[in-house]
Amino acid sequence: MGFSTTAIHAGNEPDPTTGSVTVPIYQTSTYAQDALGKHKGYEYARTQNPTRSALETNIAALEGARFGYAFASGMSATDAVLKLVKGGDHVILGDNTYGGTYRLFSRVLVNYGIEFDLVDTSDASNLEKAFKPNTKMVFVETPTNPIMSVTDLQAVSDVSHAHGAKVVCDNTFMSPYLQRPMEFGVDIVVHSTTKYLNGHSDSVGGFVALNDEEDAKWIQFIQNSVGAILSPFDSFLVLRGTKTLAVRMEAHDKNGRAVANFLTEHPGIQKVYYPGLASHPQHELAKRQQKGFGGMVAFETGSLDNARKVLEGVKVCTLGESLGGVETLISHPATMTHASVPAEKRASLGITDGLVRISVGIEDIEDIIEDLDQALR
Ligand code: P1T
Repeated sequence: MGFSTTAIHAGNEPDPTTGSVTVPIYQTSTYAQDALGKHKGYEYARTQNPTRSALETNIAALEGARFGYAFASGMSATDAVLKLVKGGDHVILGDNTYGGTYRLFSRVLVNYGIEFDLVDTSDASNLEKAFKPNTKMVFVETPTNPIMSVTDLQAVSDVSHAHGAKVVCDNTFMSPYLQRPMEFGVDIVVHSTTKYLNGHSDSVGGFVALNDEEDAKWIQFIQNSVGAILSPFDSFLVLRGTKTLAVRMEAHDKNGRAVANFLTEHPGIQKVYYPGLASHPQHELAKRQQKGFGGMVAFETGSLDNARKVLEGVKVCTLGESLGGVETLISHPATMTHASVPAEKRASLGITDGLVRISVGIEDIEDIIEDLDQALR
């Protein structure tokens, strides 16, 4: 079945009690039981909820995964995945990830004895020497937030599996429409559904998709034991969002390319980070691994002052954190999404005070470009 057919139908069965074509919001905390020990498969809503189950079936299908679990945020999804490792284990983390992912490793997980090293996985040859006898997991984001560096998922999977480590890919920036990491050997995919999957900037959520049955049982056990579940209403919103994922991603991709080209030609801009540009160091890899380049673009304005003028000068674009919604959002990684990354680390990655990030929305492209043009002027 094609992607959009799956997006519209997987998990979206007509409701068994009424025939409702749209999966209802089962806004309940518990379920009446027929007799002691006899129930309809639903006991308590942290453990099971039909709206959440529908979404879990849906996104798992889109990623080509056997199992999927919806969480209260992207961070709680990542945290659940990290509960597949234990104190004393070592994890290789891509050196450029969302700042919150770095914060989870550096400020939280280290307190539980989980060791980690940062590696630039955009050059797969860096990976080999980073493995230790206790390395159990390799966690990458591709393209990365916000520098848009691309990692060869097949190469990383091959090396990691040879070392007995699981590979996790945060696929938030691409969505399963533009990239399906499991086709390249990745074991576990995580998402912030807050972004493209929901797509309308009105819900915070996360997702874990995977194939291994034992690992899936553990993720489900963690979901129930820790309880960072996605609510029925948010599950409904994301389930509605994924129905239009394909058309939205096509539009984000088209507008993203146009904005990147516009910025490249702008004399005031020193550098544009977008895998769709022929000048991007992993452009060929991105063409092979991704179905498009998406709507995330970053660019260097040269100074905090210049960045501020752009960020505060826009009228159609909105200054704010987050991404992946229908509206264009513009942000300042150094002080917003990546403030928790140490200044030296930010500098070495290129997350300067002059760097501006745009989540290009699906408004009319002329309006986005005209807005950026007047702000840059
Ligand atoms: O915000 P939350 O739903 O918890 O998702 C965290 C997260 C995980 N992975 C990636 C790649 C992300 O970009 C994020 C969240 N990012 C932003 C809020 C941002 O503006 O970049």
